[in-house]
Amino acid sequence: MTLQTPGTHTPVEPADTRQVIRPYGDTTGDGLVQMSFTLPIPAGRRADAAALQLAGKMGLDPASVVHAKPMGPHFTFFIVYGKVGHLIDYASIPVPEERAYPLLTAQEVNQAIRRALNRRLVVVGACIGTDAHTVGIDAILNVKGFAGEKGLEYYREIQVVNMGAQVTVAELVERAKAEDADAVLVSQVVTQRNAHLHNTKQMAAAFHAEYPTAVAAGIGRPLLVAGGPRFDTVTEGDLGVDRIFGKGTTPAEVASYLVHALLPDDAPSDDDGPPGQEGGQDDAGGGQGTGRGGAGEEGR
Ligand code: B12
Repeated sequence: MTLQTPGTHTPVEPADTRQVIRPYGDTTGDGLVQMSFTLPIPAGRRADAAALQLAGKMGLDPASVVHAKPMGPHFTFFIVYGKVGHLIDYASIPVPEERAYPLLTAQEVNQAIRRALNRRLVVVGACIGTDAHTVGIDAILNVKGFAGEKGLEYYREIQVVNMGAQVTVAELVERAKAEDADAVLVSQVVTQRNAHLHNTKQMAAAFHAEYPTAVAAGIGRPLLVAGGPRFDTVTEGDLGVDRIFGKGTTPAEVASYLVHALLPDDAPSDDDGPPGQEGGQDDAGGGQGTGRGGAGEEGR
C-alpha cells in the first residue's frame, strides 16, 4: 500500500519495520547452523550419506557431517553443519508477556500469608506416574533450592510435604486431602509417549472429580501447579491445571505465584516493617515443617 502526504501528490512508501535476521556461524548473517540427531543405522560412509540427505531435505545447503559416532552396533549419532537460506523477521515476533505478578522476597511472602491466612500455607508436591526425576521438584521445594535461592521449605509460613518420586495420582489426592493442601505441585520430566501430558491431565481430572463443588483454585480445592522442562507446547487449559512452570523456574517465582493465586487481594504494604527482620532469605526460617508433612512449631 502507498500513502499520500496531504497537500502533495508524492507517494510515500511505508517505513520498512522488519528486522530480518538469519543464523550466524562464522560471519554475521552467513546462515550457518549446527544440528544433532541419531539415525537407526550402523556408522559408516553410507550412514554419513543418509545424514546428508536428511540435512538437505531439511534445507541445509551445503551441509557437512562434522561428527559421527556409533551408538552401539545399530545406531549413529551425527552433528551436521550447514547453511540455511531462511530469514526471520524478528520484529514480527511478539514480545512474551511479562510475569503478571510481582516477584516477592521470602519475607514478603511470609507476611502476605500470615496476614491473609493466619496459618501456614500448605503445599504438597510429588513426581507422579513412573517419573523418578526428583531434582526439579526438589529444587523448588527443598531448602537447598535452586540458582542461589532457597526452596519453599525455607519459608517460615509455608509447610511443605514432599512426597518424592513415583507417586500415584490416588496417593497424591489422598495426601492432599489429609493435609488440607492449599496447593499441589506436580513435576513431570519424562516425556516419552507424552507421559507428562497424560499424567498431568489425569492428576487434574482426579482433583476436579474429588472436589466437585469447588468454586475456584483455593476456594474448595487446591491450586494445581505442574512443572517440568517440556510443557512448552501446551497451555494450562489443555491440561486442566492452574499454572505450568518450565525450565529454569526458581523457588521465588513459585512462592510469589502462590501468593498471587491464593491470596489475590494481598499485596505487600509499607507497614510490614523493615526488611531483614523476619522471613528474608537470610533468615533461618525457624518453625518450618519437616518437609515430610510434620506440623512444625507453628502448626495451622
Ligand atoms: C538426572 C537425570 C536422571 C536421574 C534422576 C535422579 C533424580 N533423583 O532426579 C536418573 C539417573 C535416576 C534418571 C533416570 C532416567 N532418565 Co533421566 N535424566 C536426568 C537428566 C540428566 C537431568 C534431569 C535434571 O535433574 N535436571 C535438572 C532439574 C533442576 O531441571 P528440571 O527437572 O527441568 O526442573 C526445573 C524446571 O523444569 C522446573 N520444574 C520441574 N519440576 C517442577 C515442578 C513444579 C511444581 C514447578 C513449579 C517447577 C518444576 O523447575 C526446576 C528448576 O528450574 C536429564 C537430561 C537433562 N540434561 O535434562 C535426563 C532425562 C530427563 N532422563 C531421561 C531418561 C530417558 C531416563 C530414563 C528412562 C533412563 C532409563 N532408560 O532408565 C530413567 C527414567 C527413570 C524414571 N523412572 O523416571 C531422558 C528423558 C527423555 C524423554 N523424552 O522423556 C532425559 C531427558 C535424558 C535424555 N536426553 O534422554 N535420569
